[in-house]
Amino acid sequence: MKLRVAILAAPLVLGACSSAMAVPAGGPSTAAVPDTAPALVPAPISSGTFRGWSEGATAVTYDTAAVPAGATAEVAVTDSGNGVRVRVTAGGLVPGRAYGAHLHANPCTADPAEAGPHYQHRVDPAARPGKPSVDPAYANPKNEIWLDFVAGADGSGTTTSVQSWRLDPQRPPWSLVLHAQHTNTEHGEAGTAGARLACLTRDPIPAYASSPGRG
Ligand SMILES: [Cu+2]
Repeated sequence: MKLRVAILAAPLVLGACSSAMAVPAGGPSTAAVPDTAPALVPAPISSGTFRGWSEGATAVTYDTAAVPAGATAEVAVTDSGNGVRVRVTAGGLVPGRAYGAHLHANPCTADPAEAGPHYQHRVDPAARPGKPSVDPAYANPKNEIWLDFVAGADGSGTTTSVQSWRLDPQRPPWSLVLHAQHTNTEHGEAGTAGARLACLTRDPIPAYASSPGRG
């Protein structure tokens, strides 16, 4: 914000001081505010084997009855041609159990809540830290990446979400969270899916960097 204010103020200062000072072509604003955000190159977010929390862990189970230690998940992000496609493949879960699942804003920590709210394409202006979006106009499977599934008889599950938009490279989702229930859609509860059972942190930012030839 401070940077933007400074940039906006600069031409005003120049104009006020001297009519002889021409603003160079392509002035300061174009240099400071690139309009060519790097294209989001599809890349696997991550894969991991769930364990109880330890420092640096990227696949954490908070409830070993529902997501046993040794269960696995992989998140693959690819381009559908018109938007993003996210596929989850999981294994070692409780056979026949229903799981809610979404991409969340923050990495996993020892505290399930710290994975933050759901990634949203259009961010709900009413959402606040600790008070996530529950408005179905925003908390819905077309504006968030919902990946609910039921584990098969062998404890495996797979699910895909296809969207007509791409992930924002400035604030890409950081984690997959598995929940205790399928996701609610009613007003005031939309997007909620019960307790957070497990969390998988995606690979670091470089996986999202521009990478010609891999698209
Ligand atoms: Cu979630």
